[in-house]
Amino acid sequence: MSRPRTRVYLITPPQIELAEFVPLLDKTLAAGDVACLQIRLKNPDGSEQDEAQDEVVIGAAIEAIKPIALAHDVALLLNDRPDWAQKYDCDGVHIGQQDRDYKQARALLGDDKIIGVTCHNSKHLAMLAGDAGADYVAFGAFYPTQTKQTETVATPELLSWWQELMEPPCVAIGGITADNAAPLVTAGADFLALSSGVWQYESGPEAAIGKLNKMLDEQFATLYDRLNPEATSET
Ligand code: TZP
Repeated sequence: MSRPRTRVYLITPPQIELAEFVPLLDKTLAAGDVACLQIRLKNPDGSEQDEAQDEVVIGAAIEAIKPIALAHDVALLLNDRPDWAQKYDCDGVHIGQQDRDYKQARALLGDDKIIGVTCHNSKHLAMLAGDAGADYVAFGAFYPTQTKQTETVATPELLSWWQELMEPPCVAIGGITADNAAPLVTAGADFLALSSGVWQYESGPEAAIGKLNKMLDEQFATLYDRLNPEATSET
């Protein structure tokens, strides 16, 4: 099997208290493999929407989180804002269909930064993003979620279709937990993006990362055996 093992793509909770969150993040990232962390803060200081104030809060979050991500070799992505990703030197940005246009984001960030694009459940949007040069496409929501109001439902078949035909990695997102993710892994998700499935996991975020990685190791051992029966059969 040439497909690399599926990895965890962690998303911050929508609201964080930096003094509490930074040490928790450090422990969480130490608990197992995480490929990247997306800072996704919504109405970050709990007040009315104010772009200048949001930038202060998000800028401070990036500065506090960056050394932790670096220490754990985790790529740091910012949600929605290519301009702030560039200004605060993140590793990349995750953009939606309504966020800054992909081309504008690429022009701003250059070729070395990661740009991922939300494609909902649309093959058409994903092909456009892939053709444009996106570093990954994200599909969702696979399961009900309280974290974001979602209007589309994605199915595992979409991941299989993409995995079969396209080169850039695909990210599965929306309501994913260590307990419901296995079919998405089998179908072809290169990354599992989770927020509440980690931060609200009943035994805590470290346990969630441990359990996800154990499940991924097991799924991949099974997938490998299924695709390479001769390599594992007794002689
Ligand atoms: N995009 C589609 S669903 C979703 C986003 C950002 C929410 C992901 O959070 P959770 O808690 O893992 O469902």
